[in-house]
Amino acid sequence: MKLTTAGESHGKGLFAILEGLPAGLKIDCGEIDAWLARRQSGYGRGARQKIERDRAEILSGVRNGVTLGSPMTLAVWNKDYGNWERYMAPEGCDVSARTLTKVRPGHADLTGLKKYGGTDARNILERASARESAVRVAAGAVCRQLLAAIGIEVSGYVRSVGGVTDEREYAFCELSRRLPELFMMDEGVQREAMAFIDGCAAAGDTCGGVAELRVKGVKSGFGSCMTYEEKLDARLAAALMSIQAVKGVEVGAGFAAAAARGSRVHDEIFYEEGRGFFRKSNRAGGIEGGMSNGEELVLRVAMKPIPTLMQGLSTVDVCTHEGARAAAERSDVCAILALEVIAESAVCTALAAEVLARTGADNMAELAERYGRLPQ
Ligand code: EPS
Repeated sequence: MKLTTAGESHGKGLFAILEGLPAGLKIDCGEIDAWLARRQSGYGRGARQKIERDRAEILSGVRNGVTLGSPMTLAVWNKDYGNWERYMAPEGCDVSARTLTKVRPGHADLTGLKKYGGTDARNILERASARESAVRVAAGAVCRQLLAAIGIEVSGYVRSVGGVTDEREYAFCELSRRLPELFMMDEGVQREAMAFIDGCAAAGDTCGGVAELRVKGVKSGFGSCMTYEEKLDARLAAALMSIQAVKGVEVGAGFAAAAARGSRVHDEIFYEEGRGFFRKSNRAGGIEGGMSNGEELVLRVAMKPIPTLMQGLSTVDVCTHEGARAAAERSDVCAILALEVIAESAVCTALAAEVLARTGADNMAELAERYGRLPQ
């Protein structure tokens, strides 16, 4: 299965084509829209989310609520296009207005201009913008429905905002009570995180954070220890690193494992009649030798602060070469809740691709039967 996305932040809309979905998957459109709404929510989001009411329109691949096995096209139309048509239309628009030449440090603006040419970073930022993630979330919601049909569940929560961190560990079943404002688990920590965001907003600044993702129900043997590009951790890390503003990914104990002794890191193996092999810990994050080992998958994603700052960092105008403050019309102060939703979606899409590649299923009955036969 392959996902391709297209679309610009202030263009007509954002589009996704999911190729290789099996036939017979029941699609719940309300669920897709619910994930889109979650992506738009969260404390610290900017003014753009007050304009948009993201909804997915299915343009192909589904008949009467069921996939056909043909490429599925999803569209998320940009309401803001109404305000931008005269600067963004594919033909006959005014490209001399709404130019961006005071390139933003941390954004794709300057490097994109060097690579693609020109002096108007609008041509770069329109695609580099995290607005693209809306349609990835729509596609991820479809993949989540496929995974749910074979008992795989993806969840997560926000562990830190700026330097405010929740150090507790949570069981998968507890994650359903994550708090709506920031998807944090602890009210006290979340209150502190919200105050941190308020401080950033007052200073015209931004902040990032860390989300933890968990996956239940993945059987052993996904990925490979034989060919390195097929390693499951490499595939999941690539899916997560492809999200705008992500600067780091950890699997299981991650970077902390490097500071501990092996005897405190590796998950010892036990066996009981009827239960089979089991572990009492999961510091490997469910992946050993590049393969799922049947335990829960545990991944952490670090998001840098969004690079559009209302205070504007020092930069250079690419036309005049004079010093300037970087461009800013509006900004998200913190989009960590959105990142959590996008990261879950990326994991859903990457895992659906793995499941379909391993089972080779063309329809959902085949998928259920073949997945069911795999070892735990
Ligand atoms: C986003 C829409 C964008 C930004 C944000 C994500 O809207 P606009 O550029 O019109 O304000 O709010 O994009 C960025 C963080 C970025 O760096 O470009 C969205 O829908 O998620």
